[in-house]
Amino acid sequence: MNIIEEIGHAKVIGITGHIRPDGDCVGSTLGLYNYIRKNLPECQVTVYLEKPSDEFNYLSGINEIKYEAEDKHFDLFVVLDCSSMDRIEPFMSCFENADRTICIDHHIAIIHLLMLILLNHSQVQHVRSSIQHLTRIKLIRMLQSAYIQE
Ligand SMILES: [Mn+2]
Repeated sequence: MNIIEEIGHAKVIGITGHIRPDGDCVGSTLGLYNYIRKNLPECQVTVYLEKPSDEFNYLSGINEIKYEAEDKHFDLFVVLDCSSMDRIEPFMSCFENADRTICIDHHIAIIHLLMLILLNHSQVQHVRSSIQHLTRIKLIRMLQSAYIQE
């Protein structure tokens, strides 16, 4: 998967991060937002987050963040700094209204969203339940190997 190509093919893009957004969440979502605004001016891009703390007011684009989900279709919806569905809950409807989704994250639960990449909406529900099963197996294996090493 080429993320730059995916972004380049989309005309309407949404971006979100986790609830109670902190520095890496606000910084990464606005970083991608500003990148798209600069390089793809014809693209309609929006950041959706809960209201960030005033300490981030110096960041470019901070005043354009939307605090509530919009009922519209997205060609692409990007989740940054988050890989748990319950932590993007305020904007879950946006995620579900997207043809394609991308998740870029550094948390251990990344498999939950990472495996939804390149799936269309009709596939998401099916895969979501499969992922939970796969994740459980993977975690059990990790725990087993940690136990054996000790
Ligand atoms: Mn964070």
